Amino acid sequence: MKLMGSYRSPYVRRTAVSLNVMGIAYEHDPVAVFDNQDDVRPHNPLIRVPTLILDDGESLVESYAILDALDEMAGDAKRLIPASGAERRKIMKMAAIASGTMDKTVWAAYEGRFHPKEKVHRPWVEHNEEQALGGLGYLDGLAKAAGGDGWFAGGDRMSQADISGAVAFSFAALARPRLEVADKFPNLAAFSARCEAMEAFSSVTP
Ligand SMILES: N[C@@H](CCC(=O)N[C@@H](CS)C(=O)NCC(=O)O)C(=O)O
Repeated sequence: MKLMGSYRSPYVRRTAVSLNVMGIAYEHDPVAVFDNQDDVRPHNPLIRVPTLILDDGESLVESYAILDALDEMAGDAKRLIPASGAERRKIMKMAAIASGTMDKTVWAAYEGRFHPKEKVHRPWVEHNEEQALGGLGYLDGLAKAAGGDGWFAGGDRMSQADISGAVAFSFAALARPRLEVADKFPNLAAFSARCEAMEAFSSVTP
């Protein structure tokens, strides 16, 4: 299978880390989606990444849907979100807040990236930043409860909540340095540093 998109995208990166954690081999195409739209369009009409191309040519889009398909392929012993029940709902919610935090960080960054300086609407940037900070605060609480060597949902192994939470933090630190997220969220910063030191993360840095 081939994963399209740069690791600078938090959605691509959470997919790559998940593939690594599950031990699924893949090829990486670090296509820059804004500069190479024609490369992505045949596989994804939205021209977005991640796009995952399976060996038979079928393409999968949207990171949550890609991750769901990968969980099914990996099977019960390796899946990162349980298949059903209360534990699934719990981890889905945590991962959804992490991916929503990515959304809000991206939206705040896009406002400055794609508008001429005089057309950047500061209140909209600040609105999105405030929502991203809300998500990071929630994740910081999960990291605090997990302690120095635990996981967001409890249990003895990493779930999608941990992967997406750590990636959301690293992306916010990189994309919005003015928010000083490491100072504001020390528990999440420490949790993210612990994850980033693992091969599954350090082999797919932005
Ligand atoms: N909800 C989507 C978000 C994907 C997304 O926004 N990807 C960005 C890169 S970070 C992208 O492809 N942007 C190109 C565009 O929107 O034009 C997912 O989870 O996969």
